[in-house]
Amino acid sequence: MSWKRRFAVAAILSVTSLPLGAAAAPDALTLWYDRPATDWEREGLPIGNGAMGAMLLGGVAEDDIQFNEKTLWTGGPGSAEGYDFGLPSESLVPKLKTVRDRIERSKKLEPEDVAAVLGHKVHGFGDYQSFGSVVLKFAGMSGVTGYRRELDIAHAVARLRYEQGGVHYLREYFADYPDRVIVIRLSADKPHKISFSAAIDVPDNRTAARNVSHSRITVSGALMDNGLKYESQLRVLAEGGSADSADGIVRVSNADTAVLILAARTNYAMHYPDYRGDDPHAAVQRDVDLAAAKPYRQLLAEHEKDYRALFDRVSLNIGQQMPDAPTDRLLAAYQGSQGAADRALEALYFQYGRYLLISSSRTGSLPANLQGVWNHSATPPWDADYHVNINLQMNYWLADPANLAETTPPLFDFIDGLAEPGRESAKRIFGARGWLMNLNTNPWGYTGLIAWPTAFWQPEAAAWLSQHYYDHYRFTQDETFLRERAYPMMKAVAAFWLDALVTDPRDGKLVVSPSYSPEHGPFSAGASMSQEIVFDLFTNVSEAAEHLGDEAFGREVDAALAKLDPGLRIGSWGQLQEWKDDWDDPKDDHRHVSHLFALHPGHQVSPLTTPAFAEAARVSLTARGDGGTGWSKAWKINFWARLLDGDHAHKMLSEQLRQSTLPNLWDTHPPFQIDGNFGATAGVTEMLLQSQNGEIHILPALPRAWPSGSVRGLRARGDVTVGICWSNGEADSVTMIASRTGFVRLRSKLFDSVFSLTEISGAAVPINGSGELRSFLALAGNTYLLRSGAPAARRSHAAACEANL
Ligand code: FUC
Repeated sequence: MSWKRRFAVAAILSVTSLPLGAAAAPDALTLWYDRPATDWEREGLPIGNGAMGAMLLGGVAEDDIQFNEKTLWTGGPGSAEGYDFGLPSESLVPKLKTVRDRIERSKKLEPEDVAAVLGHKVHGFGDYQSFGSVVLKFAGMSGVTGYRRELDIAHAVARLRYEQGGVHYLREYFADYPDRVIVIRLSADKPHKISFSAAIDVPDNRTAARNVSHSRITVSGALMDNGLKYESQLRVLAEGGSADSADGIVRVSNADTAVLILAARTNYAMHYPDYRGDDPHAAVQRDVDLAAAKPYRQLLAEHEKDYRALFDRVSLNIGQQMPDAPTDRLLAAYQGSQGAADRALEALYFQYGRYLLISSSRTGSLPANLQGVWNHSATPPWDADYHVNINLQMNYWLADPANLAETTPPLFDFIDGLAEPGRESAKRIFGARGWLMNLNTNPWGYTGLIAWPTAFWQPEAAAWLSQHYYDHYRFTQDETFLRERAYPMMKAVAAFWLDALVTDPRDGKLVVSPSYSPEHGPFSAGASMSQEIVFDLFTNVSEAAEHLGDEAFGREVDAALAKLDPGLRIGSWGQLQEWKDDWDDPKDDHRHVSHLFALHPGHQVSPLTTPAFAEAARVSLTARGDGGTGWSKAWKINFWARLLDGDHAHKMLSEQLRQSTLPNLWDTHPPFQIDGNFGATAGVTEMLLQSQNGEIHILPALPRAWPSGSVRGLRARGDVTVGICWSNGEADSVTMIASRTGFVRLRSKLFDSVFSLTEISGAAVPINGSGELRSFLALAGNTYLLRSGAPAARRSHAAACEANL
């Protein structure tokens, strides 16, 4: 069979995760449990369509399906506590000068002293809220056997199965993005067996009006705190049997099947300064009615088509074989060793991060917050907000490399929306152009300060997020995005820093002051992370300005870059200094390792381009140790991958799975915080493929634990989609789908011996360079195949793998 033909057949037959040459176990991408969940946080199974989320606990007699809609927040404009966007009522510029002067005199200041001068008492920040629960009650549930609760992440469908009295029951649940609803179906393998009652419970921090008629439950009201209007509707569609609606409840008796459609919205709109839009009633009614008009099979098919168009793009095989064991037991047994079951958990966990991002970040809603879209509390940890000194950024590290660019619009829409309130912050706090935000933000445009001394100061947040805009361009090469979205944002943030940097009298360099390395140490001038982030912003803006012909601004930024302290220093014990002065304590094991920003997600430091700084970063990272919160371990996977140390990256993945992962495979800080899930998936992509330095690096940090395997569908900067087959720790074949015409620079050990580069048709492609770094001209739309001339045994193994790339 020709390669092209084989490729086409493989694409048609493609299974999401295939062991080399064999069929995947059917549940390799399923989380399952043999009992109902008793703990929302540890055991619930999450489904989501970006705007809405739901948690499945799987009770047999009472099935409480807690749900969310991402815009239901207390606080903000209209809040009972008052709301000021975190802005001081008067200019803080004189006070800022006082702090700068004191830092200049004494080099460091305690966070409490700075907060006493600059900190701000928070009013009306608000909290993300639970919307309520759909409560299904079933009578006479004794004698249940064969219980299985599962979440199939290959199709984004959760199921509950059980047997009773010789009847097999099935409950299916999915969150449908095209229809913006949550769908539940109850069925049995014998007729007339579906009887239950359905109601919507609402948390008691609000008043709600309930209306039930014609199998439709409507619950609506306004939050007491800020008057935000909300509405949810549940329609119950029973086939066979009978249904009656009374007392806030729909009762179904002796039906063959029942389909339940749930919709929820608020009148939130991302419009500064009032953040209010249309009354949600008409839209909620439309959501449920349009979905209810479709047959269940059609709803399911459209949902799966939408989901799989994203999810199926990437497959990972690291030698996994899923044992026939519930996921909580798989996790409990996990050692991080050589076993195929450990590989199965790692591969599932990698794909789970992709599942969770698709489920919590789709166009038309807010970005994934600290808990994605899932929250059952009126006072969730950290308000389930958007922390921007690592957390929101980490949520989106995987989006482009793991081939989920469609999950990024909520992030960019949200950040764009912060620019307007952020301009006011920049003016009042710094007297500067451009815009600013600090440690954390919310859907209400909070860009000012909070009062918490050891975290409140993070003026580099917008610069860090600007990196996401530019990197999205580097992955997609979308010139319109660069011109219309990324560059205006980056330029506004650069304008802020051109005004806000100060000259350090010690060496005449431009520094950030006051500057604070999250979330420990003293305040000082020019902490490494501050400098590295501004360096990253300025180099990106300089490159983009040249590309777009904005010469005057480019010159201004280049002049500042020439004077900018780049933040890289090697200290007395060989470490990369966290501060401009050598204050690092080799015993410090703090979870934030922020001064390694230059290594990841920045690319100012790399073993290939700056080996001495990379070695210093390794010394710092080793001293910090392998502990930390869930997100800290996830970041360390990425750091070690960037240091090209696959074994240590894998060790961090293992530590995360063993110590910071709940039975439902959610990351825990503790408590549950979703950034670690996303950061770990990003870390695995960094182990297999990197592209931050203008070259595509194949298997840069492959651990010994994954000697043979394959990955399909990873994205590299330059708009190239990459598949790799490897064995004995070495790449055998690499496919590259080029979406743009241009030179592709490739780094691989595969070039150390005989190799061939062809188009997929078999035609040879000229290749330049020497050693492990080569380049070739790729033409838009072509697929290229790089193969090692490995011994016959490895080649036949590779051929089986290639068919699935
Ligand atoms: C940052 C971290 C904390 C936590 C919080 C939400 O402040 O330092 O560990 O993740 O965000």
